[in-house]
Amino acid sequence: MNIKEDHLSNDFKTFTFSNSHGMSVQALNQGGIITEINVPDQTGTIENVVLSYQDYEDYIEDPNYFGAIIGRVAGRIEAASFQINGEEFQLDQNDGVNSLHGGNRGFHTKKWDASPFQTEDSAGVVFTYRSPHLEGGYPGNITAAVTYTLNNNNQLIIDYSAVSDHDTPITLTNHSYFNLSGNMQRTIGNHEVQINSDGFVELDENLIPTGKILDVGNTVFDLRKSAPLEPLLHSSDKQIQLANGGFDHYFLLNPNSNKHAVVKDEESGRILELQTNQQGLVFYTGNNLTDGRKLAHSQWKKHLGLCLETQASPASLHHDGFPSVCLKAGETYERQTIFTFKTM
Ligand code: FUC
Repeated sequence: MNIKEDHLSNDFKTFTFSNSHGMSVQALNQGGIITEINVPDQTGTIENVVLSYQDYEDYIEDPNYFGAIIGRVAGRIEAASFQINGEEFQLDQNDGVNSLHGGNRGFHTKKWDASPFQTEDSAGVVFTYRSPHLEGGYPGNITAAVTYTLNNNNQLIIDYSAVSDHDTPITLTNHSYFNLSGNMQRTIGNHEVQINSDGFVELDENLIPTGKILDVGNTVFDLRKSAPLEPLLHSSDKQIQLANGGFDHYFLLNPNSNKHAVVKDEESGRILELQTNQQGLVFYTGNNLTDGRKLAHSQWKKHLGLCLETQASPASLHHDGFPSVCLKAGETYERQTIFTFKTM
């Protein structure tokens, strides 16, 4: 295992940790952004499997949220407001009248304190950030920590923790866009995806949950068996169409499973397996990727990457029956997501 710390301009630091199979992960203290995940394909060629910019500056204020820690609440909060214990809180309206990914100055824009670590069979970095009461409109002083750990089983483990001194909504995730082709040679169209989920959250035309959980049965959302993405992304299904041609939906994960999602790219032979103790994930297929910044390796294309945003559901703030985002004062929020990279 190895870890390297580099200081860039603007107080930026990168942490690059690698294992004995040549897999490496690079993260920035700004936004805790994962800028690269380099993994071998079936012939042993090591290439990057997440969307990256050519210049570090482009990760700042990034409308695509490449690789970033998202908080306090990942996803969309209807009308940018909620009530907790009878008290109403107003958030930034940064997505029409709604609030997206923590508002204007969400966790992805913050400079996180970083402590790199290394053991015999793991290396990584702990990012911590203290968010004051009413930052972005959210109640409670929060101390959040996000730990990236790479081990010798080609696993990237993300541990999230947070404590608050006020009952408050929180659900943290990571916004990496995966593309297993290696250095983004192809879109995700020929990736195959499996998600162990029986139900997904119906959206309205503003991508706000309607309050209904739909059965995946007999729909393009049935990913219980691995399916190639291309035909699904072009399906005439109303939910796919309103998300601008693709998935941008919360899937409830079946709890009794050790692999909650699997992504495969036949051509490179790379496989990504996801395991989590979060109750669901947003499967987003890069339908709205905003161009303008220079990508590393590649040119802009719709569907160039896919996100597996493990999280609770912000719909729980307005509807019953959804995985709750509420954290009680003094309790510890703890979640984990493991990304395992393999080859066929
Ligand atoms: C995802 C999506 C959104 C948005 C954003 C950049 O999380 O849910 O629709 O486009 O990323």
